[in-house]
Amino acid sequence: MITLLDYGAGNVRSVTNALEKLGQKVTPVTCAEDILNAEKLLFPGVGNYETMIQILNTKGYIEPLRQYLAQDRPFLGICLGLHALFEGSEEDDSDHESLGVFKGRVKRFVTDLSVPHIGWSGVNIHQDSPMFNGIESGNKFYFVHSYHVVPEDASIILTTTSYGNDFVSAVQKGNIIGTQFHPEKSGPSGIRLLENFVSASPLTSRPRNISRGSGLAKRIIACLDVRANDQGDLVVTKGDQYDVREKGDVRNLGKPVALAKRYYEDGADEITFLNITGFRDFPLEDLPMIQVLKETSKQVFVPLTIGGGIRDYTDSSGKYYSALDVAAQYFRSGADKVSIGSDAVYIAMDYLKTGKKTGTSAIETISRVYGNQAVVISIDPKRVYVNHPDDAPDHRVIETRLPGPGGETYCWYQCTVKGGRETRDIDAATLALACQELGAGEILLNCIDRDGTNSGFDTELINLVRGTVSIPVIASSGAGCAQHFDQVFKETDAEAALAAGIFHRKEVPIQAVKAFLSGQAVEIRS
Ligand code: 1PR
Repeated sequence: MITLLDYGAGNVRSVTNALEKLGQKVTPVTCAEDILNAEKLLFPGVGNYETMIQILNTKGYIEPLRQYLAQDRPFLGICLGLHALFEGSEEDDSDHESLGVFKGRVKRFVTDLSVPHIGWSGVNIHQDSPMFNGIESGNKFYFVHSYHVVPEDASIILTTTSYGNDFVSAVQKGNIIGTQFHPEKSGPSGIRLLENFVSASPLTSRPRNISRGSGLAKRIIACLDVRANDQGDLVVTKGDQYDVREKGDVRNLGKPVALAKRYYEDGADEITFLNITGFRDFPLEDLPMIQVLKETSKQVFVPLTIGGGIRDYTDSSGKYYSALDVAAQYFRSGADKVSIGSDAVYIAMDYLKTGKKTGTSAIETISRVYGNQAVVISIDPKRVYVNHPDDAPDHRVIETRLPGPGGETYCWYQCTVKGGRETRDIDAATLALACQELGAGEILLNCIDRDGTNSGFDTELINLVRGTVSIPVIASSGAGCAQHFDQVFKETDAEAALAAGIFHRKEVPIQAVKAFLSGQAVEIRS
């Protein structure tokens, strides 16, 4: 039996689902005694360290946890659950009391690479540990974090991982283990690691010659645009330049849960659901979407992002819901990240107009509680051609290799809202930077001109935005063949590439994309 420490803001559903898949009974901690009575304690945490440690202090969990750990009883801390074992974190301005089981602190990445570190990276194994039974050293695990632990005692290092420099990605001392990566989101390798934690006893490790894993993989993401069709059924649909109707009907390309499962089994590194009518419907009334997420997270053990309708809302009875309430409901249902589209444009425009952060916007409130890595900004830009940069002095204009209809050799990328239905006077690069300043952790960069065209990604747009921000960028829209993924990774520094149509129409399976990339020396998770 596994006891799960749910402090309220971490995504415990995924861990619970993974453990239940392994046939385990999972009991949540409801009071301090539950910690002391646990047989095996698992502490998953995603998000913000300060929020987490504050809650542990308020609930009176610090002392019982210290007692449990002092007896060397089985413990697995994931991400923030690992951070909590140390003496404090740079992410905590108020320096709350931490567990301090291990000497050392949690520090922010100092690197030229994008921060957060999001994606699949290899681990270098430093100890022979039952935790890695049946796991080969080249296997990759899923990471999502801006901070990492720096232990004073090198003998507790279980694995290191390279991201710019090597950092400690797991520790073990006796039966106490912490991983920076998320086994519950790391596909078959992660499930195996959780199985090892559940079944091995004791978990004791010993030093070994370091076996080296590999670096960060480029992620391949399958995107499912979801909406109700005219009969009221929730379907996966797909547009051509955002027009999802064909002969008047909403295109129906399948059922969301079944398709997500198919893509997981075919090797997708992440699944994104976009509730494309979310701008006019209210997600918390749209319960099928919550149900889709719950069902998917029982069967799919890679990260899930959900977008559409993440904003403040007052329902017909006058009840007010903040964007944070909406996001919290999604996280509780199994989402790892939320993606904000239209609202991000309104928030960024207000911020740029006043020069002030209100602290109350969806981007700020959600990233404060769940961490920057949980907030993705979905940008839906369109090209606007001009003859000269002076024709659009307030926007980031580029010279383009693909001239406009009137032979114009310059363009800028105008942001849209409401699924491309309305434009706003802000360009994609400016929007991305403003959202990063407000706390966003990743950019999902669509391109309406390319969406559904199978003509390849707009690498000019991707280079413009990727060159402006220091958070990861997901290239999206236009993939028509495996070569297009190779092109986007060779010609830009995008960390991930997303596609919809070619996967839905079974034109190119995800495994075929990955096999092609591997042959072109692009690092992928196999
Ligand atoms: O504005 O916060 O409610 O979010 C709405 C979300 O729904 C946004 O992320 C927006 O991008 C998305 N959306 C709205 N309308 C549409 C539509 O298609 N009519 N879909 C839409 C956006 C774009 C991509 C697509 C890629 C790859 N879909 O997600 O999957 O372009 O397609 P391809 O590989 O087939 O070319 P809010």
